[in-house]
Amino acid sequence: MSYRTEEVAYVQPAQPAAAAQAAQQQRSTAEYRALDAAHHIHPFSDMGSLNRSGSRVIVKAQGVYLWDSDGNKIIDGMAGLWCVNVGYGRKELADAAYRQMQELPFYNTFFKTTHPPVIELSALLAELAPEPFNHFFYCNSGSEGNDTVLRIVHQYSATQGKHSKKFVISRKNGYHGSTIAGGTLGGMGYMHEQMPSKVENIVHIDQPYFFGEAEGNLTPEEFALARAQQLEAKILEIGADNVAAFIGEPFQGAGGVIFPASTYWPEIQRICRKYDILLVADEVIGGFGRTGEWFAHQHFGFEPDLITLAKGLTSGYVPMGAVGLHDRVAKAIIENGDFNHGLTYSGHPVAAAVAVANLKLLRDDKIVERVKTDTGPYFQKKLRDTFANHPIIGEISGAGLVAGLQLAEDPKARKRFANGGEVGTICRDFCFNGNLIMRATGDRMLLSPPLVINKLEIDEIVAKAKYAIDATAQQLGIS
Ligand code: PXG
Repeated sequence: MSYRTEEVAYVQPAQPAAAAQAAQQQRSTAEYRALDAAHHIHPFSDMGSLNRSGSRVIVKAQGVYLWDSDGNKIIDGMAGLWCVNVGYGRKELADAAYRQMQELPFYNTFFKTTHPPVIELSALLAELAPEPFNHFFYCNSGSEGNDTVLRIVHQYSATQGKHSKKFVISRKNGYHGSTIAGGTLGGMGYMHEQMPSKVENIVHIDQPYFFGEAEGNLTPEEFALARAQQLEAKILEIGADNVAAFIGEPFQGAGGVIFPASTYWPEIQRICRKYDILLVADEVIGGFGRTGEWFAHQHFGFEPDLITLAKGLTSGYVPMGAVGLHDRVAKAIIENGDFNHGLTYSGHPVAAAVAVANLKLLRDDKIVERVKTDTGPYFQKKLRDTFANHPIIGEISGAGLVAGLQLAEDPKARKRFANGGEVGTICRDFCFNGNLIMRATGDRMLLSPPLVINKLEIDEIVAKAKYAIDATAQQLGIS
């Protein structure tokens, strides 16, 4: 997740500014950059070097395209930050927010009160989520969702009289957010280093990253099974009576779009059931259609006890997160007195109204179905046809409209570049200058476009990605 900015060679764009956009623009690019540098601290950034190179100022968006303050039209291969599932400029969502702000801009859900948008949203989520998920708790982000997960997990253990169940197991190179709990649950070393006071009783096992970490002649299935079995070893080491939950992203998003082989999740589920440990699927990226299923755990065929939701819940139009509780967990929480957790904006009416409009679009326009049967398979095939024998692509992972391309020095021998992150940055910069947003995680290039993307736009993304990856190979002297 490191956005090292010093290497970004930002090339002054050649395209003329779009007239419509210039009319809305209050200031010149130079003025925006100067004010941004003077007053704004960006997330996960080296501000000294970013201020020297200058940020790109994004001023508007429509469909799968962004425009910057110089009039460049950029294709968004990342749906913002993995969140703009219905694409930009959907009036239905703007109208829902406008209407709700006039009707009831805020009311809380603490004072034995509720309101129509949060009621409609909860009922709709219960309809769209798999059968055992009928109860939802709301917050403002994925990070807060995972904080909430910890609170529910511990409350659940208490209701079962299992007060010693304090530990939660997660994975190295997992990402679960940037609050203290989210950052501790995640397995990003560079985040842990900046957190002297982490949350207690959280431990990590290894990730199922076949290309980077499998040794010997293990097949992907054997490797994934071995990695899942680390969970059992860790539970036995800590003692099953001390372990409350395991949390993982069905596929790792920020960690590099790492898709475990089919053996992984069934084994994780078996182990969790065997030792009476709650299984949490962090669906913040995978939820709401990304893989072609409504939820990524459905793609991998397992049944979690809790699901963390955010991003695609509102397609990023307004902030909102949620936790879905399996009936057996919900029952325990509902029947056992106070649950001492909540946020001013839990179930915020405007966010809930936007979420309802967003989910209805995903459902009624059959956007998720299209990802599953049409655009998803097209995107995956196009990537594989284009990069299967590329001299620096070692693996193509993904399903639906999410993909990871592994850059490698020797793809057949599964040999990674010694300076992997630098190679990813080179490639990312070629994309950036070619007006494609493609994210680099170390030496993996990631794509996760809006789910409304059409085939022509997919062709454009893949062509631009090919240009950037070819240019990277050329710069490295590989052809
Ligand atoms: N869980 C997962 C799986 C995530 O991907 C969070 C929780 C936290 O959500 P909030 O809403 O608190 O950010 C995330 C967030 C990136 C990137 O560049 C990824 C995320 C956030 C910011 C940047 O890949 N994922």
